[in-house]
Amino acid sequence: MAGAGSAAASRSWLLLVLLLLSAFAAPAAGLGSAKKVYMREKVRKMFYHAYENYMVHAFPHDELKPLTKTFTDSLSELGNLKLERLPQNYNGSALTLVESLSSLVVLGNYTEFERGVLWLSDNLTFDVDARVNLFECNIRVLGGLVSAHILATDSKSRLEHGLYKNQLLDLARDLGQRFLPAFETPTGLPYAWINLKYGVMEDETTETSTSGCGSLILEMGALSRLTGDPRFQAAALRALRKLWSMRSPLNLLGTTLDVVTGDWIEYSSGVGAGVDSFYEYLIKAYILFGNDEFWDMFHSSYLAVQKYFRHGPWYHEADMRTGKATYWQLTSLQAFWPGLQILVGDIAAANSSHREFFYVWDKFGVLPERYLLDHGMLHPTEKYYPLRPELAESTFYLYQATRDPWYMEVGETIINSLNYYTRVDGGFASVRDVTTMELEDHQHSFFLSETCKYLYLLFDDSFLAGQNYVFTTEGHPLPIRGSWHEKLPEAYIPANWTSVKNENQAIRLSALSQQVCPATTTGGSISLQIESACHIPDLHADHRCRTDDECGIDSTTCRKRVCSMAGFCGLWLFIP
Ligand code: DMJ
Repeated sequence: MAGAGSAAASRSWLLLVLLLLSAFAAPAAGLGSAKKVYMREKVRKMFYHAYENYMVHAFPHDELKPLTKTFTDSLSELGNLKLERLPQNYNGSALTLVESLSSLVVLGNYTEFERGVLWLSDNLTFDVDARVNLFECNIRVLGGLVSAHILATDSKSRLEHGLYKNQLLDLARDLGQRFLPAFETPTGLPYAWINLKYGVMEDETTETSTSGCGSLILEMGALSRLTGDPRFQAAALRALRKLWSMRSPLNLLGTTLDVVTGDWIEYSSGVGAGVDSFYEYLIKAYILFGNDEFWDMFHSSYLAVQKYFRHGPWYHEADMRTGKATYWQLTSLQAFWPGLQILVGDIAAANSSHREFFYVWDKFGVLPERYLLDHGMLHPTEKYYPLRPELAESTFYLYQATRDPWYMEVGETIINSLNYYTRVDGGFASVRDVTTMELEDHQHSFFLSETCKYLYLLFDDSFLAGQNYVFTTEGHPLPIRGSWHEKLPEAYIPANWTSVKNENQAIRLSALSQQVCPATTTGGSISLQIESACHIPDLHADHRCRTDDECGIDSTTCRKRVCSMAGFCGLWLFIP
């Protein structure tokens, strides 16, 4: 699909993505609304239990230690497995608060959002002698600030006039500038570590990961668009292009590399640790910025993953040079992959892979970090579950795409496990060993930015009404704006919305439905309705089915709906 046919294919693919995202605000069938409200409130309580304990026992330090009700200034420890070169005088950056801001808006708590924004505006500084991991600091802090800035200026959650004067954007710009020295390498690939005050340290390691170089474009691209300073996007894009140029003839990448020589260190890779968000950012960058270059990279690498890593519903690792399988293991981080497949429209593959991850969750009560598929056993030293979000994230995407209530049941199981095994008096604790459920004294900030957010959105997606978002790999929403697109997709151009006469109506309708389906208008000018000419309702009003024949034609896409494994009519979309 790359090359000449690429733009057209990309466009029709984009329409599918828009469909999926615009379907977000559609009403759900199935699970009773009382039950949905009950589950939503259960997640809300989880979020506040984690948040309030952080605010009482840890704020303004980075993360909460829920068992001892103390704190850890962990920003400098993230990704630092050997805990090297730790700072002496670093007292935290209120990391968990930064990570919680967008979730507060998703939960509709604008008062607490405002309080957090104003505190950070007055107190946060990055002029600290702390060596941090560029990737972690980018997805958690820069992403948290950029997203919160957009939400603070958004019409729905806008802060009171006069209170907010772009302070979070100023902080984000300052942080972005502190990142830039990391990119000053012969290859343009960034160092994995940067000292926020002093830049790249002497004798700094030149080893980094594929994710570390290839998962910066959303946050840094958004920062460039918001500030008008092109340097952030340019640095991230140069690194991404260099990384892509290092692919093998099979279109595969390795997991670790040297930023000075541009040589691969670890040739084996999969869709989990060290590579995961590289794939994620290619497709999301395409959705957010509309540049065919991202799509072409994504499409080639997605096909290579399906060809060399996929084994039925599982994804093993392979050597980038030969495509031969190396490690057969399921890792907790891989569980984001079905969610990514939803964005592609590859719902059948997403569904089957998601079921396997859920099977393992159900078997242990949570998802272990590493499960050896070839031995059918846990990895001897990676038996932990640090409250990771990936399975909840994929469940959310699958529910949005299929409206199959089974995914809500999955969400319920996840919520019950989290409350049963990990909730303690002082917050939510990580699991050290899934065989004993022994706990560890750490509440990771992504529990608030991602795990709780995706579980909440599963039962209440009102945040998504009227606006399409891309969620960063850390769960921070960035709105999809036509003005951010290098080339405006046709679906965004109002002049192309031939059936829509009324501007308010146009805003509420998906641009996609105007492009794909033959539509008719009915009613007077006040109650103007757009009806899809192709719509055939499902046989049963509750959308239950036994065979495909009992399913109708989807009103938005004009595609035949099919009967899901759980017995509900839904859409199965594929790359055209
Ligand atoms: C998060 O920090 C991000 O999702 C990242 O991409 C990898 N996974 C962790 C949470 O598991």
